[in-house]
Amino acid sequence: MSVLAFDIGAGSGRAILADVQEYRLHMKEIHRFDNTPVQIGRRLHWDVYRLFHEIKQGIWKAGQAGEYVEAIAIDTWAVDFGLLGKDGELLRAPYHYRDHHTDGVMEEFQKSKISRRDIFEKTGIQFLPFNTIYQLEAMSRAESPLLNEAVDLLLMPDLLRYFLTGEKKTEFTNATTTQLFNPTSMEWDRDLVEAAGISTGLFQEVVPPGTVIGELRAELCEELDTDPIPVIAAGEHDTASAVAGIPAMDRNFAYVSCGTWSLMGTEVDDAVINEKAFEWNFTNEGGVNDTFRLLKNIMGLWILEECKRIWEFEEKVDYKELLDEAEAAEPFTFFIDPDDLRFLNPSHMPNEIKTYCKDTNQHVPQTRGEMTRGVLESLALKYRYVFERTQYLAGAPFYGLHMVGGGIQNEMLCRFTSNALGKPVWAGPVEGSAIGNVMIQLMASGKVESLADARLITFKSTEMAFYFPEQEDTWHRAYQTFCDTIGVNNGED
Ligand code: LFR
Repeated sequence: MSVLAFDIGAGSGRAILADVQEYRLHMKEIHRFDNTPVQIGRRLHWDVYRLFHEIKQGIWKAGQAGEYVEAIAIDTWAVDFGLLGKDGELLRAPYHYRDHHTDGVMEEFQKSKISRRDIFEKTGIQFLPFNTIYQLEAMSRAESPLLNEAVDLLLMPDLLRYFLTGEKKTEFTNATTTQLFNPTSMEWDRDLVEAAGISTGLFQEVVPPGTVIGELRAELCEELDTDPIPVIAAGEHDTASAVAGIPAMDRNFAYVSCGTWSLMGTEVDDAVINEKAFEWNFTNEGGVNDTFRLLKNIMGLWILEECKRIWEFEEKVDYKELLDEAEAAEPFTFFIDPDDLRFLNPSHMPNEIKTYCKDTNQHVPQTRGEMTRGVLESLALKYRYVFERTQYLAGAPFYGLHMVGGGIQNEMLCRFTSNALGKPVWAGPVEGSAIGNVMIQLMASGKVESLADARLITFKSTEMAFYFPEQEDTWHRAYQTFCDTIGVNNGED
């Protein structure tokens, strides 16, 4: 008996069959697929139809593997959504959160409708220009005809789960990322929803992770030649699942989940909504088993992925080559703030980096190796900035940092992180979100007793890599220059 976890990120997705026996997690990847967004005219869309096709492929392959699948759950990135018409059909493929239709909208919304502070007090959520609330505001401003026709709004994993079961529900961890949900009243916030020009009627009942939502629809069972399988809401926000999948043995721990994004923070029992969290733009996203994820988005490996994509117009290059070139390059020749919004979705990332360097009177990197090295150094230094503030907000020091997710295969990033922090780094597992997804399913069936147990099992089943700080003085000096260059305070403000 296994559970089937679909973990879909902004670049690719995977289907994993898993089970736990005697405190050991057994996982088998049975399907992997690309998730390539589609530009049509000026708008960037998710190919949700294709994603659903891939999910069906995964279920079919699980059947072919001769496994009895006891449950299925999906996790994906956050904030994006689909709208259904009154016939229950999806009205249009969802927009990608990096689409430019939200440019400038967040600032205008805060100026003309509800202040930044009020929004934060209601939701505890960080200000990102693509939060669902600003996507809806952008559509309202553009007088999108979809808003007149829509009767239901489903977030990305809700939508895929709806295609599987026909049931409409929104899962809690992902609901919080919309910046429309109030974690204190545990309700959609009427003021915020109405300010964005839509009706609360579009939103679904919010259910906790681990809820059994329904079963595969009859037509699907027939199509895929399978029995009706229960579909569970995982921590449907991939980062919520990733945090559940961290092999921390201590209640107080710091993590960074490294994929396209780097999500750094800690787990807390109650949302931290105070002056400093507001000033530093931290977020309190819903976690599994009554926790919150106090964290901050850092632009992450996206910057490098985009550089690589552009370089590959000229010649194919793999990560190993890039990292070898970076290793040979001179250290600390320039610094960037990875979270400068110009890096969110520029048309040409290497040129954007060069422009940033010119604008800040720095040396302008010329080679791939130099650029790769500088980006990774700046990421690690930004980790230090966020780590120190997480520590301040959590009110206790962390002994080291857990790194999980695909990005930890980049050993240079892990090494630089330990150096920048002056703390040990424990890297693993790579499949953080998928493991969390599996654990939530197994907790729902009672096979795994608690989140602490889930983490113990993950710990026992993961081969971790350890990194210890080196060249601390050099990195410390680099941190001072980094802070000066990007214009932030290097202390705890
Ligand atoms: C990571 C992630 C982040 C979210 C971003 C956009 O995959 O889910 O947590 O801020 O994608 O949805």
